[in-house]
Parts: sequence; structure tokens; C-alpha cells
Amino acid sequence: MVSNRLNPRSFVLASYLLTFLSCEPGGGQTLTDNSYPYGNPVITHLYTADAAPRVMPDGNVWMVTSVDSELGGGYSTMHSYHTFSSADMVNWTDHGEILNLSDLDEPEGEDWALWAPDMIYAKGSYYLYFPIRVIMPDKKVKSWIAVAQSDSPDKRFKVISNRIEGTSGIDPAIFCDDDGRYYLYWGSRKVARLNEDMITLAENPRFLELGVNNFMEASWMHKRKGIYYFNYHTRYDKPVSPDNPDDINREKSQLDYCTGDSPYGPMKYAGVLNYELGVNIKNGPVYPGREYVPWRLTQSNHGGVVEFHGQDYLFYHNSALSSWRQDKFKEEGTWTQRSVCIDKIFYNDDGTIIPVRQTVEGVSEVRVTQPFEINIKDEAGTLIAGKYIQFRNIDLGSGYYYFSLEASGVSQAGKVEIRTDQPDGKLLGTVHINGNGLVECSLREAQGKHDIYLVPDAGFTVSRVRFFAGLPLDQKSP
Ligand code: FUB
Repeated sequence: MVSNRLNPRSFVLASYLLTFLSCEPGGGQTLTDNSYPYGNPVITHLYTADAAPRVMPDGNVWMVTSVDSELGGGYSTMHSYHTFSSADMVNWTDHGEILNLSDLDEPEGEDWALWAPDMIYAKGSYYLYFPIRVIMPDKKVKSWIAVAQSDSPDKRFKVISNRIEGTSGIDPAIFCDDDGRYYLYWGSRKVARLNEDMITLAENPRFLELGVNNFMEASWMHKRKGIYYFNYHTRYDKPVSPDNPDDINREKSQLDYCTGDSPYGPMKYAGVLNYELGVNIKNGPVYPGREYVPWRLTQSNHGGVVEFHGQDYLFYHNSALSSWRQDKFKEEGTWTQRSVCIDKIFYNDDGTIIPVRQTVEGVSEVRVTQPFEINIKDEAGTLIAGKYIQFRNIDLGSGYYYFSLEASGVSQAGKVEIRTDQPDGKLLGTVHINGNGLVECSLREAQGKHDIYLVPDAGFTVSRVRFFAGLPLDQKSP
């Protein structure tokens, strides 16, 4: 698109650099100073951005984040990823660096940075999808999506694909549908299904039709009650003015969302998920002489959505911590280091989202009191294509996130659907069976008391059929 507008990123970066060069170091606080008085952001010993939250098989919420350098340098000095986990959404453990630029083969003369990642669990392994943003010697900018793998989300990841063929662009996000298929979203609202190997595209990328023309970056797809929700960072112009932060002529830096009934769209524009950062926050430290918080004037917005025991949460980032550390705000439109925040998402009865109320308090602790796993069948039994097995009155409590079974006597690949209340009832997830052994799938909205139906499309012998990740492992009674 030809535009005479300022490129928002160049503007923000330029003003950041000016600010960085002209200001004295922070106003007395340090990152190890634990007196930061608010619940948001949730990580205060490191600058974190671009959080991608997922419930993992241990029952905890995990997030992988980009890291903003404490020394500044903006988007160019983002060189690593960290993972964090929490059993309750409030207390977070830093599992350290899982990948660094030094783990990659950066050619001489090129300037690489690591931007917004995603991390998922699939088929017994952890996959990190990440964009490499490169400034070439001729100053041209390129980017693409790479993949790293690990057997644990707290261990070093190893690069298994330097580039997913067919990708260029940033901000990869994975969506697993109830049929067990994985989709990659990235760049300028591209989408393609992933192959079984999780590192190649199964089809030519398509553009997700949004019904609106304000997409900039930061794709994220989630699904609730059969509706697909795609959220993204809007294209914006002009920095927020300290004198007129709500200028109606300015295209806003917010997260908007669209809804549809397929992972490929077409979607329809549905509204705002997250207003510009700091909007409506009245009880944080204010911008000197004004009524709003300093980070109201920063502009990078990036969202990730996760459901945890019946509540949806938005993970996003703001500059509350770096603003607080610097004691006073330096310039309007300044890009300061970002930090991950969490607030709740609420829906109207028709499925539309009420824009998130950003808070400095953050969310309250989640308490879960149910077993980590439910075994619904230990001994071997036969599933027959065209028939189903029913398990009566299974209590899935406030949520189970994974399902597994041991398959044997497999002569033909196939799948087993996990449904509730009727053989063609609500689909919670699908395991794909390609041979003998343990198979798993993730579940969506596996909550409450239900009759459970296993519906196969081929014949299998199955044992050790269970739901798990109902309670974080570290809260499990001995
Ligand atoms: O953090 C680097 C870039 O800024 C991300 O890739 C974008 O989504 C924005 O958050």
C-alpha cells in the first residue's frame, strides 16, 4: 500500500533513540529492586514483551516472551527468549533463557533480532516458532519464521528449521483446532495449515480476510463456543499527543478483533479487544501535570489469549515498569522497554468481547481443587469404526486440557474424537493415531459433568484412556 504516513515503527524507534541518547539513566530504581508496587506487569526482574500463553501438560500456564534489553536499543537489541510458568496466574517462575541469537548462524554483516514468538506443546514435544528480523548490509529489512524444539519448556531449544519454507514476515502464532489440526498465522495476516512434522506448510499460504483494512501485525487466533476470534495490532498513525491523547483523527494503536466460523476466515470485524495502553487507568503513577499514566503514550500493543479454568485472559505488554523505573516520563511517543501484563477477558451473551479493562492491580490468584488426572479406562478395550464408547457422568471440573490413550493393534491410521453428551455432541478434541503407542491431544472447553463419547473412524485397541492437566502438578497432594 502506498502511504504518505510516517511508518509508525520508524517514528517510534527514532523517538526512542533520541530519548535514549538524551536522558540520564533510570530514576533510582533497578530491575532487581523488588519494591514495584503493582501486580501488573507480572515480571519485574527482566523486561519481557510479546507473551504467548498456553496451558501445558503439567497443568500450569506457561508463556514464552521476547526480552527487551535493559540497556535499551529498542527492537534491534531483542536477542533472546525466556519461558515462565505459573500455577495461579499471579506467581510466576522464570525458567531462564531458552534460545539466544548466539544459538543461530547469523551471517557476518547482517543484523538479526528475535521478535514475538509462540511456544506450543504437540505430539510429546515443545515447539518454539519465532521470527528472525534481519537488517541486511544494504539496510533492507527481511524477516521469516523459524522453529526450535525441546523436550521440556524450561530447557534450551534447538533450532530444527532455520526457515519455514513459504514464510516471510513476523509474529508467528499457532492455533490448534478441535479436529487436531495446527495452523500457523504470521506476517501480514497470512495463514496455512502445518504438516504433521510441525515445521513445513501443508498448503499455500492464504490471506485471512478480515472485513476491515487496519491490520498491522501480531496475529493471534483463539476459539470459544464455536466462534473463531482473530486479534491483531491495528495500523496506527501519529504518536499519542500528551495534549490530546484521544485525538479522534488518529488511527489508534490498539488490539482489534474479528470473528468467523473457520480458521481460514472469512472474518468479520467485531471491535476493540484492548484499547491503547494505559487507557482508563487512573490509579497508577501519572504523567507529570496530566491525568494519565506515562505508558499511555507508548504504542506497541501485542496480545495473546489463554483460557484457564473457566476464565479467558489477555496477555499484553506495556511500559509501566520502565516508566516507573525512570521515575518520570521522557518524551511523548517514546518506546521504552516493555513488560508483560495480564487482565481478564469478558464476553457478552452474543459472543462479542467487552474491551479489556487494563489494570495496574493485575488478576487475582486462581485456586484449583481437583485431581491432576482422571483415568476413564485403564484396561485394554476395542474401538470399532462407526461405533462409539460411552463413559457416563465424568466430572471434568473447571477444566482438563489434555487427553491421552495408548493405542495398540493399529493396522490403519485414523482418529478418535472426544465428544460430550452424545456421539455427535460437542467436540473437545481429536487424537490422531498413526501407529501403536501413546497419543495425546489438547482439549477445548472440557469442563463440567458430562457423558464422554469416544468416536473412532477406524478400529483400535485402546488402554490408559485419561484426561489430564486438571490441576498444576506442583499443587498435587503427595
Ligand atoms: O517485539 C517486537 C515486535 O514489536 C513484535 O514482533 C511486534 O508484534 C511488536 O510487539
